[in-house]
Amino acid sequence: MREDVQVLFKNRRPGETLFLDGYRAAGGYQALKKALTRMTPEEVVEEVKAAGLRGRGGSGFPTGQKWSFIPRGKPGIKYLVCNGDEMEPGTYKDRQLLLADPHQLIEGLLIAAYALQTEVAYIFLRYAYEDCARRVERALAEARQAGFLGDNILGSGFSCEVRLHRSAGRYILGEETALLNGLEGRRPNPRAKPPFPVNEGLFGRPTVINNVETLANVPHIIGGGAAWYRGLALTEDGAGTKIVGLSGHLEKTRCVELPLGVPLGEIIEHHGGGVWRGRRFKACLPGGASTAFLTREHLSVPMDFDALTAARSRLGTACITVFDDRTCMLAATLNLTRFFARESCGWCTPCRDGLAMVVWLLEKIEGGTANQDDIHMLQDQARNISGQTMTGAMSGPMRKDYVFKVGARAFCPLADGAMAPVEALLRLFRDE
Ligand code: L3W
Repeated sequence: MREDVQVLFKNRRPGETLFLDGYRAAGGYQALKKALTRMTPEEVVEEVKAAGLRGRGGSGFPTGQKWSFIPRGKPGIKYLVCNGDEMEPGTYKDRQLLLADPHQLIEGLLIAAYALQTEVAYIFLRYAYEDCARRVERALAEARQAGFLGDNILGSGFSCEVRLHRSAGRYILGEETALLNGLEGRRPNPRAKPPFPVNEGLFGRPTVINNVETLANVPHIIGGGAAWYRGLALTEDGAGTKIVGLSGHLEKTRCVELPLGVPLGEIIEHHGGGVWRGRRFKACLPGGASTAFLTREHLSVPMDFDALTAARSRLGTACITVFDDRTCMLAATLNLTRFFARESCGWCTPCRDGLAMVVWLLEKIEGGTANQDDIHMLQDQARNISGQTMTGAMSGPMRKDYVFKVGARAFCPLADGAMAPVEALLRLFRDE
């Protein structure tokens, strides 16, 4: 059992939220003080780079590298946005972080704002997270009152305002450019990339967008140092811990913090208590509904970015959904695809019409009226929507392999993500 390494969850107590007094007593805001008084903004960026922190929202992009893309020394406003629009089915990790320890996110956000020299930051929160919104509002008020937020923070000359914005309640808003449109009060269609938000983001200004868990790691990196942080992971290339969510057909469904790199099977067995009702493991989604299914042969794969990509899936949000041996994988995939089809913003044809077509084909197979042509059509739709997966090398110290799509027709990752379980269904469960 590896539950001894508690970093992000170190202040987590069942049913409780830690507010300012408790957070400070546990060493909170010391990292912000260190960054503001003993480090330059560039040194903070370099420390996060050296720590090897990768985005925890789904794509795993190196955080320090993203921060270093922000144009420096140019006049004009820049923004920092925290993506708290956690709507990926099966994913509830950011909610746990916010319920337990809202100041941890605020401290991370302020250190990031200092590193980027942004004076306005937004927390974009999922509509349904009313309970988190109340805690974040209270924590922001406490931080402002104590001089950690607002003008001239801790007498450093650096000022930053943080605003909470609640989403209108659609999955597409988790896509970073749709989120920016939503924040600007526009219809949340995704935007074309490039330009990337770091160059042209909110109101056309340079904007960094990071997930809640990503930012919550930052105070610990600044406090403990890059070398300590890297050493937390079990894999050689990994860094830090990961909040892992467990749901589905397990004895224990819960959220735990583990070093990056614990084998999938160990997490399911020890932390999830094994498959429920004495049944056998059939499959799982390792990191949310937009990741490909894994089967028994993958139980020894470490829960880390590169290992799961090599297994033709993704770490994603690391919130695992387990399916027992009585599950019909076709029905499970249909359920997921209906969600994605409903949540399509309708902007591009492959997503708007393609996902509806995939649902129709899966329903036909489920209803027993399909023939071989329908299977071929399903395969064809999946390829058309998501393109062909290629693995290539990307320069830079952190990311050796990069999975990219060739010929993808959909405008944003929603439809592409929706096809991950469908492609895995066709590859792994064709007999069903
Ligand atoms: C500058 C370049 N910036 C990439 C930035 C980019 C983004 C990040 C990752 O979503 C999965 C998807 C969904 N210059 C850059 C650059 N960036 N190249 O790096 O980019 P990318 O393209 O790898 O990923 P993506 O398209 O943003 C990939 C899932 O993430 N997703 C995430 C939702 C997250 C939340 C949340 O955090 N609460 O909801 C949304 O679509 O599964 O497969 O920042 O700008 N050359």
